[in-house]
Amino acid sequence: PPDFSGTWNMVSNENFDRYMQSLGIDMITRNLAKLIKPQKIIEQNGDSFVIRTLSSLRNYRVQFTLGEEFDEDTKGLDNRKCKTLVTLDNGRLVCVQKGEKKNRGWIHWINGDDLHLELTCEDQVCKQLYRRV
Ligand code: RET
Repeated sequence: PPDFSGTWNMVSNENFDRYMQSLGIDMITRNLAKLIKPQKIIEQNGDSFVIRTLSSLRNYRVQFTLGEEFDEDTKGLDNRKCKTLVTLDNGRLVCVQKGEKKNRGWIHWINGDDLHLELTCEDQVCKQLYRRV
């Protein structure tokens, strides 16, 4: 399985605005968030992960163990509670965020020095690309 550990800088971000809209994030935050290029810091120890999304605007931290559902509080993003489960599927980290929003989740995968992140909420898919620092 791939090792996601490391520091990754954003290089591109497709459809982020509509993804944020589908989460109900206000326009002021969306317009600021569109301008920033966050950094991901991932610590992976076996099945345990800590993923930090760092930016000048806000930071977000999520911690999980593969296969163990947990209560996620998306504080600082859309401030909702989800029942979240992350599993590994063919080298991809697949996350399902059960809650008020339908079809919500994300997928992370690695290709060389590229880290792909696909974020989904309802009918919106945001495609982000990060590169290893
Ligand atoms: C920022 C800036 C403030 C507004 C929003 C943000 C979005 C963060 C997201 C984080 C996703 C994290 C994941 C972690 C696990 O891999 C950039 C903090 C809305 C969407 C998928």
